[in-house]
Amino acid sequence: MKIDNVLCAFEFNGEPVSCQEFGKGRINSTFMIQTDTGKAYVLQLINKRVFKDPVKLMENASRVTNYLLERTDGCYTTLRYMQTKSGTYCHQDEQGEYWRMYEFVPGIGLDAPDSDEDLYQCALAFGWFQNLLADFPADSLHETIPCFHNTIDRYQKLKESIAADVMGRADSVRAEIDYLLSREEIAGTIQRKLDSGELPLRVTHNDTKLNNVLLDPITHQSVCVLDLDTVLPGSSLYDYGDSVRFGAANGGEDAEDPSLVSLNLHLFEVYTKGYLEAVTSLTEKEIDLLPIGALVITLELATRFLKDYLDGDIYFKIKEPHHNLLRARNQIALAQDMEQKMTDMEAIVRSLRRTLSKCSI
Ligand code: GN1
Ligand code: MG
Repeated sequence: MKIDNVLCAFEFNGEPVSCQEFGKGRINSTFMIQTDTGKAYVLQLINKRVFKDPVKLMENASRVTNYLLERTDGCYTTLRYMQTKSGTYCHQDEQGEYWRMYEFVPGIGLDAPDSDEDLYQCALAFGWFQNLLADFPADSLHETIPCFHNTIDRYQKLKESIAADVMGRADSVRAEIDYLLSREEIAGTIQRKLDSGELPLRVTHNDTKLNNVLLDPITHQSVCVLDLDTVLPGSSLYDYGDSVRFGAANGGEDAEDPSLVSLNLHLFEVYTKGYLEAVTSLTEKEIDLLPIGALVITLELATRFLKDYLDGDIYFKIKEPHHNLLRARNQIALAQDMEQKMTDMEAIVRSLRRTLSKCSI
């Protein structure tokens, strides 16, 4: 069996006794490997269409995890990637596919918070990650997906897909296209400020969904930050915003009825409080722009899902034919609700900032 050959390439403890598909990633394929020692590992087939250079991806991920392991204060578990027998962090099989493996970390990943505390724990974990990497040289990381959160470029690519209209779907989604194009200016806000130097370039995770933080199954304390595939130079506002987009919404990316999707202002406050408590290095400008960060990344995801629908669903895994369109509609509904609530979001950030600055005096 192919997976047996792949496993043979890696150094790890014990003999594999079972291999099962695992996880809910939209990009890579993931397997859980149990061994006869009781130790378990996660084996992943890296999606080459998305990650054109898996070797560079693993160079970024292993440099970051090794850096975290050297500095960790014991608060969090850091992913430990297994090396291949030739001393690399990924294995290329006979079909040219790339695989990587890491030690399984027990815990639960939630698609929606069970309680406020879950989201707060997620904020603390991503805040810890941001703080510990504050002095890591961001520009030394490979740009494994060029322009990943460059929303100006994302809009350009959406327009190209609308013009090409390879599936003949553009006319049926005119309302969604019109809304997104009408928000092009605001969607470029963060990128323009990064380009001008008004916002600092940081090492960012770039996929800060709640389910990318493992929680202890009993205490629900955050244990480990997962999925370092998109650790890249970027803006803290995208990391903060993506957590809000995913974790502080009523109705998730796959919600069945977009009219029920909205921003939960209470959860917005919970996440923002945890993030501001945990991240000590944000500039005043970054704090001012937190609510815009949430809106911009939501618009970005809407453009990406809609583009993939127009392109014929070639990027995100789908479970039914209109899945990407539904995801785009859900993100649009969330973005529209954030626009309505922008003044409230800004007031929450101002009030938290005042409270936290008093605490630190
Ligand atoms: C993808 O596969 P997963 O769930 O880790 C995507 C993210 C999106 C996310 C939306 C490399 O992440 O950017 O925010 O889906 N990852 C990549 O759920 O494109
Ligand atoms: Mg990911």
